[in-house]
Amino acid sequence: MLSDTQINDFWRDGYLVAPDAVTPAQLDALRRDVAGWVEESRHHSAPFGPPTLDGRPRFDMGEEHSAAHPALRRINNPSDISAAYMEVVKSSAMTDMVADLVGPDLKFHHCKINLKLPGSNTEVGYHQDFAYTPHTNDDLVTCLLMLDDMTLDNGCLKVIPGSHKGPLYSLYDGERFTGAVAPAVERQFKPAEIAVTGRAGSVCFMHTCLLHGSDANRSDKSRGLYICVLSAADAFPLSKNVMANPNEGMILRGHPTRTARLVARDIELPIAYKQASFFAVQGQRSASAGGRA
Ligand SMILES: O=C(O)CCC(=O)C(=O)O
Repeated sequence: MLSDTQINDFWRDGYLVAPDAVTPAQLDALRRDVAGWVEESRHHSAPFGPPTLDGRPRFDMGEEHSAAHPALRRINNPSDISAAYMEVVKSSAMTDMVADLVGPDLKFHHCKINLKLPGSNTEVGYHQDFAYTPHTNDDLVTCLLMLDDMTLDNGCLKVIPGSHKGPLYSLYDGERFTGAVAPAVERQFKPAEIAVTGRAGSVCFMHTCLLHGSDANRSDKSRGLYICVLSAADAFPLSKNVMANPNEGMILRGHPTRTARLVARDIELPIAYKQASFFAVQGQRSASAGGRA
């Protein structure tokens, strides 16, 4: 699916954008489900179910959420509840392309939707995904499938090319798990950040150790990303999946293995946070029936 040049670009830069990662029919089905969930969120004033495997709310809204101006920002593991989202995990060009990067044996870890609706304040502090999902080796790819056109104005992803080859930065401030790198680290890298834009249906593949974040949506257009974390079959988790789901470890391409491949590296483990999404871990409160939560 991917050319040698694309594969080399991914390993050099730590990310790669590819168009047409799903068919137009698949994209329509994904977008239809999101539209329905946004409508449903208008009837809720706090994160709501159906719960995830570990009993947490599946849908999370920012504290600015209201029926008139929904700020649904996260759907945890939509493939648990939607055939359209499961189909893309199992049968899409997106998954075939990841097999070119870290396959041929490929498995599923978790998925989620990050949504930035117009008027919402959601932003993402810089972090490396591996610090949330440490494994025995780092052949993990975060696939960020664009459900909407992703532009400079609607809170596009920002990445630091090449940062996947550097150190892993702590997501702790002393004993507190902040879910984001220290402000000094973010300041250090900010000048090198690249904005990732693309048409709906495109995907950005990110190496799990790539530093990235994003700003709030300042436009009147929605920005949705369907984010799937896939790994080589011989990468085994070193911590509890904070995005617990019944499909963790599902083989998507190739064959399973019982042999874990290890890389020599010190890895700081994350906490098993209880909030409905990492946005709240990073300090952006969820909507709450009684006001702030
Ligand atoms: O939604 C975004 O802009 C970034 C996504 C992200 O950083 C993540 O989910 O790890």
